[in-house]
Parts: sequence; C-alpha cells; structure tokens
Amino acid sequence: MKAFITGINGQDGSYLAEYLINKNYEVHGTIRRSSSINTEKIDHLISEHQGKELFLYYSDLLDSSSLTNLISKINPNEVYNLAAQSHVAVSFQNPLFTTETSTVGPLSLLESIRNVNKEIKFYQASSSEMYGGSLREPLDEDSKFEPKSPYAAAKVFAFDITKIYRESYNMFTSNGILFNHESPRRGETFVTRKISKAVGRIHVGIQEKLTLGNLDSYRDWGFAGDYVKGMWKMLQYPQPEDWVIATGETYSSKDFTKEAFGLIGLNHEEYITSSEKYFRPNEVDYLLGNPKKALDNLGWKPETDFKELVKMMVNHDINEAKKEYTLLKEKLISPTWESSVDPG
Ligand code: NAP
Ligand code: F7E
Repeated sequence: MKAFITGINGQDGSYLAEYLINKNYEVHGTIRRSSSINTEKIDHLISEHQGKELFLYYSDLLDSSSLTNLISKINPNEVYNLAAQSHVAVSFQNPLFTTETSTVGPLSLLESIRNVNKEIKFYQASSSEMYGGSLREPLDEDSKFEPKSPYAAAKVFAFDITKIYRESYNMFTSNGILFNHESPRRGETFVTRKISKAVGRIHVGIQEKLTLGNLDSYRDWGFAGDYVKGMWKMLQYPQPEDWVIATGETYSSKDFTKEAFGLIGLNHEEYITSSEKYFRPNEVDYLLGNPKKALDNLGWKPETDFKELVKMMVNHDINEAKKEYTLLKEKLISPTWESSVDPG
C-alpha cells in the first residue's frame, strides 16, 4: 500500500508516517522548501527509512502542478491532506495565505485525484474550529458550523468541497473533524506546548514567568498519536463519510496550566501573567466533541487521557530544558526567555 501525506513534517504528519510505516506502507510525503531545514519531527524516520519505505518531495499546496505531478508519478492508494497554516491567531495576521492553502490546496488535490485515478482515497484534515464554540454541548457530525476565524472559514470550504467531490464524482473522500490534539511534537506556539515548555524551563531555572492570553476558553484535548489512527481507520471504512474524533471531555487552558505546574510542585497562579497581545480578535469559547460515531463504527478510541497527555508533554519538555540548560552553561546558545515570534 502507498500513502501520500501533505505536511509530513508537521505534528500529525510525523505520527501518521510512523504509524503507516509500521503497517508496512510505502509513505510519500511533501515538505515545503524553507531557508532552514525543519524536518526535526521526522528525522528519526528519515535516518531509518528514507529511500526504502519513506520518500520525501518538495511541494507547496499552492503549486497545483507539483501536486498533480506527484500524484500521477506515485499513484498512491491513499492521500492524507494534512498541510495547512494551522495557527488560528496567525490566520488573522495572514488571512490570504491561510485561506488559499486550505481551500485551493485541497481542491487541487481533489482535481488531481479525479483526473489521475478516481480510486485513490482522500482524507481531509477538517477541524473542530469549524463549529465556532458558542454551543455548550457535545458536538457531532450533525452540529452546525459557525466559523470564527479565517482559518475556520477556509476549513469549512475544504470540508464542503471534500463532500461535494464524494457526492458528485463518486470518489472516496472523507473528512476527519478532529478536535484539538497535542503531543511533545506540537508546535511551540500552541497553548499546550507553550505551557509545557515553560514548565520545563522554569523547573531547570532558565525561565521565570509565562505570559498567556485568554485562559478561560475550553478545548477537548487528545493525543495526536491516538488521533492519526482514526484518520487511517476512516479510509479503511467500507464507504467515505465524515467523522468526529475527540475525547468527549473538555478542559480550560487554565486547567491545563494548573495540571502542568502541579507536576513540578508549583502553583500556576504565581508564574502566569496575561497579556492582551495574546488575545484573538474573535475567540472560540467552548469545544467539546461527541466521538460516538467513530467509537461505535470505526473501533477507534482515545487511549490517552488529559492527565497522561499533560504529563507526557511536561516530562518531554523537562528533558529538553535540561539539554538547553547545558548548552547555555557552555555558552553555546544565547538565552531567550520567551520567544519574540510567538503569535499568541
Ligand atoms: P502543523 O504541525 O502545523 O503541520 C502543518 C503542516 O503543513 C506542516 O508540515 C507545514 O509545513 C505544512 N504546510 C503549511 N502550509 C503549507 C503549504 N502552503 N503547502 C504545503 N505544506 C504546508 O499542524 P498539525 O497539528 O500537524 O495539523 C495537521 C492538519 O490537521 C492541519 O491541516 C490542521 O489544520 C489540521 N487540524 C489540526 C488539529 C490539531 O489540534 N492539531 C485539529 C484539527 C485539524 P511547514 O513546517 O513548512 O510550515
Ligand atoms: O489555542 C488560548 C487561545 O492556539 C487554544 C489548532 O491546531 O486546534 C488548534 O487551534 C486556546 C485558545 O489552539 C494563549 O486563545 C491562551 O482559546 O493552542 P491554540 P486552537 O486555537 O484551539 C484546532 C482544533 C485546530 O484545528 C488548529 O489548527 O488557548 N490561549 N493563551 C492561547 N493560545 C496560544 N496559541 N497562545 C497563548 O499564549
């Protein structure tokens, strides 16, 4: 079996590639050219599997010709579209790039599949952000979308076009509506990783405080390693459908902070400050998923609970902070208390 993954060097791409290689897939993945190499999340796979089970290509979702060329050349069984500008706050700052990547991108992939081989199955990385967060109730596949950001609006288009290709051309195209999922490989400017990283650095004495934005919003947080299994299961289901993947529990960012600082024996309230700089023009207040359809039909379930997730991330970041401490002591790197490029 051959899989084609866009955004393979992102959080989900790295876990999915690992999962599929373990299932004996040949995995083909795209990365974007950048001035600095950013393959750290898949370096362990590259060193062991590149040229055998893993093949990497430079591509951008905005370059439809590169996508068509790759899909014709590889002729994969499954395409997983994970690439996106995935930061909600950044989507307010870069709305056009965010929107083009998440709309023209999946549409180009769908057109390539339609023209090259309609048997290729397609997974679209849809998001709980599409719901908008005004309803304080568990959300499922029938709940209404009310996007609150350029990111979410673009994801609604991608969701719709994925469904439209399924219904119009009889193609196997599925949407995974994934609620927030995190891991030690989460980007460092998402709130969970920002917190776990700060806890690690405060623990070893190289950071003093942590500045966050709105701590009162609620998210249904799961583990990315569990969620990529759901993506695969959706494409093995007898027919293409849309699926909610979530834990069914919700916690506030404040709860996450309290749990993470508690693991190193500190009271979060003494270390956190809040800044308007990290508030968004529009906030998604409350997200809670109802994954019943996936639990009943896909045989998928979340295997990592909230406390285990926080512990996994904090333990990882304590180890990272220890390495950073050593490098700082040997004056091999310069101190950065908090990143100046954190978009909030
Ligand atoms: P991520 O870590 O930010 O990874 C996104 C990937 O997309 C990166 O490899 C990035 O490359 C690539 N990318 C960005 N713009 C691109 C473009 N124009 N062309 C090609 N590649 C591009 O995100 P993630 O957490 O793994 O999420 C994977 C997907 O699921 C995304 O579509 C996201 O929107 C969606 N999603 C995520 C969550 C979540 O909680 N994590 C929940 C629901 C849906 P660079 O490294 O070069 O930037
Ligand atoms: O924010 C609040 C922030 O950026 C979570 C993406 O993967 O999940 C993710 O989107 C909450 C928000 O994730 C800070 O205002 C407070 O209410 O970690 P986040 P997100 O916006 O929920 C969805 C499902 C996706 O699809 C997206 O791709 O935390 N918050 N203080 C903060 N958020 C950040 N980033 N930084 C802060 O300092």
